[in-house]
Amino acid sequence: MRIDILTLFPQMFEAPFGFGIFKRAIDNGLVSLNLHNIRDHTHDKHHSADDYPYGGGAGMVLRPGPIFEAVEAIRSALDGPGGLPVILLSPQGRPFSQAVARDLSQQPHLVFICGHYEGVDERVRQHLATDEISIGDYVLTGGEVPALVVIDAVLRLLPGVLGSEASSLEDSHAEGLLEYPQYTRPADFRGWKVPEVLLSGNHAQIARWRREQIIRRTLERRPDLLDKASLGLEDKKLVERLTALKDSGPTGSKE
Ligand code: JFH
Repeated sequence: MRIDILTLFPQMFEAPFGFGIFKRAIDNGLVSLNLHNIRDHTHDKHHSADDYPYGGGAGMVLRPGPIFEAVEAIRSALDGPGGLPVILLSPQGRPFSQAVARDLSQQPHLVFICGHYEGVDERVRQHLATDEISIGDYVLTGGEVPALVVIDAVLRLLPGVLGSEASSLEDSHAEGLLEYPQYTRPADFRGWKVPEVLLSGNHAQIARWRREQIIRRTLERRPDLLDKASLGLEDKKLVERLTALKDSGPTGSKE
């Protein structure tokens, strides 16, 4: 996969891509990363990438010209057909999710536009970006960290990027639900013991315990996820049992 990133701060990507799994993916030729400084596409004496907002207001807005030129320089160097995904990171984008990561991981080439200050000129959104993504409902200082989040989630889905030990494939059954608790040695840490079932060697029982943990934890913390998930008959019975328990607790048992 080829990734191009447009930013005023290319240094923000040097550490994340300079070691570990990302570096190995680049060194092995699975990913090619191209950083572009938006400022390199300015033509005025002061190399200004931003300007005051029309209509007034605080802060600065990234000018459209340098961003259009940076994307056009990438496009014109391609020999293939059009359809290049150009992703703008912003708080107004469509919500990022594992499903979006999976879709993006099917593309051979992705371009990310990282704004800064108060954002980018609206014409970038309307006439240059083909996609706009938000990583969540909070305001960051720019699109660099969101781009890293999206790229991280996408790259780990590419074949060969994770070591042979790890798998990016979620058990299709557990997809979209929270995880079961995990333990490693020691079996007794400061008196806190690993659940007996995990030491039993009874794999069927372990699988049942983990499934129950997944359902319990998701029901407790993220009931919204249960509505969307595909649950088996046993799962549904457990949800009903746990829901009934909660609704008829010690204080809720007046009738
Ligand atoms: C980004 C920033 C918006 C709100 C005008 C009136 C209100 C500051 C570029 C993505 C997610 C981001 C994100 C992505 C790109 C940029 C900072 C944005 C406002 C604007 C102030 C600049 C933030 N998921 N969170 N944050 N900013 N203002």
